[in-house]
Amino acid sequence: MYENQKQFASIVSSILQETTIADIHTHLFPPSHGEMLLWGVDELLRYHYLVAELFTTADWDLTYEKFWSMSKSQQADIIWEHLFINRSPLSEAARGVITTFQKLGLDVKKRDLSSIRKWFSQQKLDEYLPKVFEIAKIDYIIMTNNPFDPKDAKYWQEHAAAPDYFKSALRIDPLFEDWQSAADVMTGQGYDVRPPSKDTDEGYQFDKKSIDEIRRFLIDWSKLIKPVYFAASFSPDFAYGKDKLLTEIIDRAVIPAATELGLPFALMIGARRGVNPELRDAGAGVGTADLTCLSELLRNYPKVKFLVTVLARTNQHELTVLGRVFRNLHIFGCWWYCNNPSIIEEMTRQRIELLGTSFTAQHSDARVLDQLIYKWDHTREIISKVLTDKYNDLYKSGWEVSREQIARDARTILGGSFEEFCRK
Ligand code: HDL
Ligand code: ZN
Repeated sequence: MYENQKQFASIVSSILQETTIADIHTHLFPPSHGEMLLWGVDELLRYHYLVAELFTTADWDLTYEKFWSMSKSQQADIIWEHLFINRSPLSEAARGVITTFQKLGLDVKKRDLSSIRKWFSQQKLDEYLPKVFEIAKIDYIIMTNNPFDPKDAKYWQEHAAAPDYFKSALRIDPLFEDWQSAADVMTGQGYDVRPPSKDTDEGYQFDKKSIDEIRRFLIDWSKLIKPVYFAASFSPDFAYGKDKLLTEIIDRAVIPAATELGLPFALMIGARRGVNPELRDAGAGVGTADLTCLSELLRNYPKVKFLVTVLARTNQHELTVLGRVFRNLHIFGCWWYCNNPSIIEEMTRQRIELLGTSFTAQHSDARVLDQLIYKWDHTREIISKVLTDKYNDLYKSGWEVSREQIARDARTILGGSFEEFCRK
């Protein structure tokens, strides 16, 4: 198999193409969530990554207000014109739209948005959704379900059913980033939660009843949506052990609930929200976090499972080393601003060299259903390139792998290692 390098590379690539994937972090919703499930050409084009890119080139007379007041198709038109017609769609998010059209069998050479729109208008979601999962070869996705979001909460309270290949995750950012709004939602749902009081010079403290009620809220929501894990994102200023309020919520509510339910806690660290608030979701920045706070959390709870991804490239090596040092830590994905070929390749090489296959190489973070197609096509290409090199390095030391072992290793870093970690 190794004699001919080109042939070996194409064997590994075809195995990756056939490897099915567990996509462990997305922002997709089941069809029962109605308009919350985004799909189709206009949603693809108005992805917040492309909105940010639009404003890097648009004339200043295109104000944010003007853009946000446009219809979805007007927004899509202006993004198509600026980023696909006036310039080559070279960015990862722009190229992704083209890859998706191509994999769907559309003629991208014509660059004819109206005929592409016509094709999408003829798709029926109940046939299109399984088609996208088949093209992208996805076993299942894990959603981001926010009980503090009235729309998301309402769908779960009314339906609570999703196809089994839409698994849930309980997303609890508001507990940490906007305590007052979180408390209002919890009290609105019948939990007797009072805002923390500043009764010590060390900072805020919850009364015991409120902390117990926060824990009950997490348990009750978990019984309803049956999450695979709890999740929260944190700014680069994440300061477990120093930030008293954050530490107390984690120590006295999240960890006890995760322990009672046997669920992992996923931390996504490094997003600085609202750096440019005019851009809404697209306006977040990135910052390097102090991962010694993460080490303290991992040390404090050796029997709790933690899933972690970080946003800053500058944090990746340190996180990968922590993945070696703490058996209760599973690192995953090339998150958001790291989800670009140059950084995915660097991160995947670093992770394989330090962790073998004990990590999850990628998650799509898809917000639009059809993005699954390009996000996984692009990732498979990079992973097959890295694995080919690593198998060749092994071969130089006399160790040959079979096609079955390549397929096993590929699925391991594309969901298998995660599933094994969650079973511990
Ligand atoms: O916090 C998160 O889960 C992030 O992934 C944000 O949703 C971000 O806006 C995003 O879509 N990144 O890809
Ligand atoms: Zn996300």
